[in-house]
Amino acid sequence: MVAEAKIDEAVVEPADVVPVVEDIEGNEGEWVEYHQDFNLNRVTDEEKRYLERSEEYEQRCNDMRKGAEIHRRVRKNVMNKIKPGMTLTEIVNIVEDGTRKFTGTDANGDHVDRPKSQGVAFPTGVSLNHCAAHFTPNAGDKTVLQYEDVMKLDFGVHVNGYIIDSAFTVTFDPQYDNLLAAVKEATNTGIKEAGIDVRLTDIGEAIQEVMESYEVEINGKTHQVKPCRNLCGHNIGPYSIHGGKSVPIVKNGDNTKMEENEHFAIETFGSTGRGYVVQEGECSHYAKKLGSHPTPSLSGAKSLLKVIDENFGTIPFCRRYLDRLGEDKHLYALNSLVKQGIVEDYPPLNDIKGSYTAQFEHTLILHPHKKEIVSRGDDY
Ligand SMILES: [Co+2]
Repeated sequence: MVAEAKIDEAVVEPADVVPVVEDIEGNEGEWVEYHQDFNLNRVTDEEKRYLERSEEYEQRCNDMRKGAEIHRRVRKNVMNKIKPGMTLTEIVNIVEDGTRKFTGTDANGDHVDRPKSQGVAFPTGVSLNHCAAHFTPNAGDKTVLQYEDVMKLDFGVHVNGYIIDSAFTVTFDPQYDNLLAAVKEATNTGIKEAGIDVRLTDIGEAIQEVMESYEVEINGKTHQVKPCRNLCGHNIGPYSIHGGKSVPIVKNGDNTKMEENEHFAIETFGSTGRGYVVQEGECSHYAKKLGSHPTPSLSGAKSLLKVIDENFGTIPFCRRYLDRLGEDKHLYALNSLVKQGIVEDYPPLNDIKGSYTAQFEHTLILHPHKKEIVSRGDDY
């Protein structure tokens, strides 16, 4: 999910996958030196701090590595299967069923013994073309993926509330290649610039410069690739996809700094449109807000909130996840929870019609001595 500013050829079927969750061990991600620091003498201090890390910190890192390993396996599987002609519902089902298999969640979407302990971390985004983010099909959606589409596949896995948020863009038509190259390099630039004490605006500036250096020709018209300036990466807290800091993809003057041991999703969006998104269209994504809230005024809303608390807590969900829990007549109660400020809605985020947007995203940890790009794979 996004913050608003405000292979080998064998297809791994989810069914072939080791069903016992505890068997999946996440490898470490890609380790990267902080290039901002040229003083080699100080390295030992930070390394020592990392080596003396607490058990709790180690557990958190291992949970994230496991989530990332599941993410890599699920995306490898879905990448092998996606073809024009599939419905978006078929695609999200492959992702979500795969994640549930790996995380040991049962048919009702939750871990049998340890509710909410691990699983799908937020609705699977399958946003097309000018829609940059926060689209997943609701029940009855018949949208079919076309050869000409540019699809952002944004999905998440969490283990004990530690979320891996990672996304890539799927296209079939080679005329979009430069758009994807621009965004991939922009995201990798954000990852390269991230570091302890680095100001967020400086990361945004570096991303913007790289993104805008690309042009793409689509249907005979040349566009400079623009960052979607009101979309941002974000830090991530336990069971909380948006931890309060936003990583801009343009220079925005935010002098807030990244801090040691923080956990960030670095994501960038490039567009052939105006580079600015608005909330538009039918909503599918929701999340219960953190902190205290009023008592629901409707009895239907009260019972729906109980279902949300039991199954998701503050982890984002979509309307399909309520349907599969047997709550298929939820809309009135859900709207009421949104109106009362208990649940937040996240409608689709669109650039102008006819434009194309692309996204790449990774999750990283800022260890004291090095950063670890936890969700890195050999695919992106
Ligand atoms: Co994100």
